[in-house]
Amino acid sequence: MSMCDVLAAADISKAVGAFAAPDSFNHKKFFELLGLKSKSPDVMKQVFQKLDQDNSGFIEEEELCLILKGFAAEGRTLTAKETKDLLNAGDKDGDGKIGVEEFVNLVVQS
Ligand SMILES: [Ca+2]
Ligand SMILES: [Ca+2]
Repeated sequence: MSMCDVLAAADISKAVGAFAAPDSFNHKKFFELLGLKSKSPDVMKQVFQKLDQDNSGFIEEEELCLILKGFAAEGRTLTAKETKDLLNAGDKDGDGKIGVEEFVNLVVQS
């Protein structure tokens, strides 16, 4: 599956383009611009599976920093600070990675 199957291509390029500058990433705004917030949990889970590139069932830090690239090839890699902030925002059980329920909560609550 591609992100364009579940999200509008125009929304993806708008959302990825909005955070082109280093250290400008804001996950609340990102999920809103993507149009992901208004989607069903099933769609959020599909997006999660796409971001979980090694299919481990978790988005680890090294996958988290590639979140923009996961949506669009031209997206940049997140900085170490952005990756940490995003991990801290989503990692409720403190295991250092984002599980599917944590991801859905992150999107819904943002
Ligand atoms: Ca993974
Ligand atoms: Ca976790």
